Amino acid sequence: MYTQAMDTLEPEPGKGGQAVQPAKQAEEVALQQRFDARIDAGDFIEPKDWMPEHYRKTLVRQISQHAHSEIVGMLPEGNWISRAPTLKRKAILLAKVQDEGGHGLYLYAAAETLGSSRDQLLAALHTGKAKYSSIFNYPTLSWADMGTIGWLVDGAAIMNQVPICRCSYAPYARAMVRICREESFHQRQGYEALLTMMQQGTDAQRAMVQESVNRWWWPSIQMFGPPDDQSPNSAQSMRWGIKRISNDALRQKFIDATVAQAKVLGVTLPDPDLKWNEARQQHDHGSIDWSEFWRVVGGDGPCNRERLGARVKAWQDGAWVREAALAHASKQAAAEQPACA
Ligand code: BYC
Repeated sequence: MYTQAMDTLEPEPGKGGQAVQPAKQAEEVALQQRFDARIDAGDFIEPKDWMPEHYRKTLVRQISQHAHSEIVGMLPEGNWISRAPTLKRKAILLAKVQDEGGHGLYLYAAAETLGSSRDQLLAALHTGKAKYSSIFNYPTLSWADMGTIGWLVDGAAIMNQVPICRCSYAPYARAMVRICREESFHQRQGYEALLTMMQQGTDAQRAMVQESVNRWWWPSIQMFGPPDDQSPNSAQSMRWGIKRISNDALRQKFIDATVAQAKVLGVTLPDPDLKWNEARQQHDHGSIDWSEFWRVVGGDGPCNRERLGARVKAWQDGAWVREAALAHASKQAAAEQPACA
């Protein structure tokens, strides 16, 4: 295994040991140069290709956090499956939550190709070392939240995730192609659910939609991460082609796309400073409360403890399934051993 360390080999006595270290370093430099050239050429990196240790760690961090977001993201919506208003809405919600579990699996599998086991990744989630998206630390208080999550949260997720389909790490890019197809369905079902309530619903239903949009708007635009000038990972991740578009640029694209959709829906977005800027050909928006964002990311949001508690409980309750699967696998392996004479 190659590392980024400056000295990795002990000199070998009597075998021209002095020359080994410079030779090793020269090899490392050549590997690094070849890697950089491949990134510059837009090549994809596969699991067995040489990669700098920092590139590997950055990917494990981002992909595992993304996977955790998917499985934690099942919780706020799962909360409403038994309270869906019609069989059709219940079937749609069930399918959506199941898709999110599947996205988590693709992403854990992509992270595992970088040498971290699923158990390690989940332990980091359960002990609070790994992050997951801030958005899932907010409560789902009304049925309208199911529509708003689809429209705004999945809408923001797609805006952020489509560029990751071109991420330089091929297993992540491949997983994202499949995930984005499903996410776009998620976004549309949410918008359609809200449109139905706004156009065919009662005044109370329309008020429920507006109240829901008021609560989710600011957390949704925080999902894109801190402003570019306060984003410690962005420059390197952009250089490596892990991120293709910056946090602020994606946030702006999302806001510009959403304003028009809000008009069609007939809701207002809760930002009095949101207005079209003719010179920039983009919307200006009010200032984002980054202290709230960091508080939520740091573990002190409205539902952080509940969400993490639910994941830890699911892990503990599933222990017998993992043990049974391992016992079955070892029985199978023993049965396949040739019998001794
Ligand atoms: N929440 O340097 P930065 C979904 C952290 S959608 C929590 O800009 P980076 C779904 C960041 O990790 C959501 N933490 O970081 C939708 C970093 O901390 P560490 C999942 C956040 O990585 C519907 C620090 O802040 N999507 O799955 O360059 C239903 C500084 O940030 C957040 C993804 O994960 C946040 N919102 O950029 C179900 C997409 N934002 O790690 C599920 C993939 C930032 O250094 N991820 N932080 O301790 C990404 O695109 C990037 O990781 C981010 C952050 C844009 C999120």
